[in-house]
Amino acid sequence: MSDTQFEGFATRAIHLGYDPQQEQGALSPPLYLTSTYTHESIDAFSEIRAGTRQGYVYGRTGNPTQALLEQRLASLEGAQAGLVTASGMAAISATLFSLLQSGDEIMVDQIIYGTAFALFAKGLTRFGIRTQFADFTQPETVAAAIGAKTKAVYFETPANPNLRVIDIRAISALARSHGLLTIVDNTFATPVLQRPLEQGADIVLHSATKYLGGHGDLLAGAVLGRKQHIDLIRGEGLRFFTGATLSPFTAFLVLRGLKTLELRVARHCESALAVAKALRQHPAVAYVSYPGLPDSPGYELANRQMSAGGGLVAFELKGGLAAGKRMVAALSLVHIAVSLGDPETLIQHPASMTHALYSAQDREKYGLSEGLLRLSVGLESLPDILADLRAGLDAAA
Ligand code: 4LM
Repeated sequence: MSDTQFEGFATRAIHLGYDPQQEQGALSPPLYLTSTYTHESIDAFSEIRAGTRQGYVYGRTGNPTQALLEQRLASLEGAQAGLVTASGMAAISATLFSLLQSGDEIMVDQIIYGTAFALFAKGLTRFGIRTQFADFTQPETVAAAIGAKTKAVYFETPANPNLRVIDIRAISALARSHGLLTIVDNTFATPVLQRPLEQGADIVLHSATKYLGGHGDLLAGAVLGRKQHIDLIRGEGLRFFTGATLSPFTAFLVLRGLKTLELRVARHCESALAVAKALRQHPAVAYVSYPGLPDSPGYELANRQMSAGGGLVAFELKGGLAAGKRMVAALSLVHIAVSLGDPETLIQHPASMTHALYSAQDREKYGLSEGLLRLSVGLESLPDILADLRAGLDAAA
């Protein structure tokens, strides 16, 4: 099948880059379990390494099963090239280690996944790279903080855990006008709902552990962007900084997940909107943050840059954390767990779980409420999800 024959997102997620007739007619792409590759001569090896000949040299930097996944993810995000890694954190660290060096600065939105925050706040400083945190919902504060050493801007949208929405076009345009790279973590939206590269970003990151894998049974990451950046991140960040290669078997599972991505995300969004509305109507709830809810603060922007609100809902109860704990304890279908994008509905308390690596002072400074709860709405029957949440809220009231 020609790769340009079909334009549809789901068709590309299912078929792109694979012709069964080249592989014994096997409908499902083969899983190449090999750590190394053999060569007809030393010169042939050197040519592959130099990029003048097609082929693979060693499993840390490439494998045909991974390559198919990279090709499909690049297509879905509208990127020239892609790289997959052993986890989302591996994708982030391989990218930063490749693009930054001692003396550089990076501007980062103040609300991001807690472990990524720790990498910026505690990890990179050890290597002489300074992070400036800013409120990216106010592009003018970002502009004011850009300095001579700033090399890149970095954010998530919707952001983990409170789902604030950042204007990709505005921040990317601002970054470009200062010669900076824009790096966007698109884990929460997925390319089904939002494609940051089409809106001006330079590099897109993913924790493929979440919606892309989609079944709560693997860890994986991805970096998508221009070939020049991806080659650099593969050649340095992956090859000698992290060595955090995705196993071919896991690449195979993510390829399988991608086949139903569009379907699953549509269902996650539909159910999350219904959950957001139900939560907002319950007397025990103080507020709901969901980008697809018309009176949520990020709604207008989300409506412009996303095609639906996503599968996560953040909220706080009027009784704060104490009421939240009572609610969560009364749930039976919904599990208490970090992670997201799985078929199972999950709830977690960011201040003590995903964002415990922010200090209490940082959470207060950056507006991360101690009472906030985050729901990843799953693929179960909606009436069951709603009934369980209602029972929890009634117990909390
Ligand atoms: C969680 N998140 O929130 P790996 N980028 C974003 C994320 O939410 C995460 C990562 C990267 C959660 C994990 C426990 C926006 C992770 C990191 O976990 O390394 O694949 O991705 O619940």
